[in-house]
Amino acid sequence: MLIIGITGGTGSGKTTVVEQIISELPPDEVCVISQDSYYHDTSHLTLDERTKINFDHPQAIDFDLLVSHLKELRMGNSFEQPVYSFIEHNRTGETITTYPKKVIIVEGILILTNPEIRRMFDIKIFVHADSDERLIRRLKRDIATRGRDLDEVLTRYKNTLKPMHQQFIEPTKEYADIIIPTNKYNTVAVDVIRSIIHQKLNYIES
Ligand code: UZR
Ligand code: MG
Repeated sequence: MLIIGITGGTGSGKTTVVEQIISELPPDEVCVISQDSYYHDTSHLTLDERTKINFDHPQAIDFDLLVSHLKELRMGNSFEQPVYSFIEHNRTGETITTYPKKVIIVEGILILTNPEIRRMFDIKIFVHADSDERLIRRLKRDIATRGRDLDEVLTRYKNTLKPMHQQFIEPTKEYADIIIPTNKYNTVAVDVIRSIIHQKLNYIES
């Protein structure tokens, strides 16, 4: 089993990189776990209170649950991955049964901030894009798919996303084995990662 951590700031292109990496792997050999599924359960708060949560701080993440789930996978067990709603800012109460696979990809902005999780990764990848590129992508996505408006996104970016990025996310670049620049379409970096995966998997099999 190969556990790969993929991080980078909001809008850096993590999801695209993940899709490119898995597109040439057999679907039954890979599973993707998103940090978003591991925001703390906030059912005890009102929607208004939840909107004020700092989702870009490591404390917002239930790392204990993520660690325990990764341990289950390593033991060959399945687990129930919570489903998260960005509209409600909370877990939906539903879960997705996630099974152990040869390649496990964990993606999220804060996953390299936690030492225990860092130690569980065989490969650590940081996806880099300039902050203006990330803001543009974040604006488009939040307005199109997460029900936000221009003002809300910009205010949150300035007051929370940017300072949290500088304080917590950018410093984790230091832990990365590979940094992928995504300011333009990057196929070489993804090819390199794919061949590392193949190499390691063949090695595990033999
Ligand atoms: P990516 N996030 C939300 O917008 N709402 C939530 O309920 C939970 C998280 C955002 C979070 C972070 N910040 O910047 C982003 N806020 O999801 C991480 N606000 O996701 O890496 O895909 O951008
Ligand atoms: Mg994402």
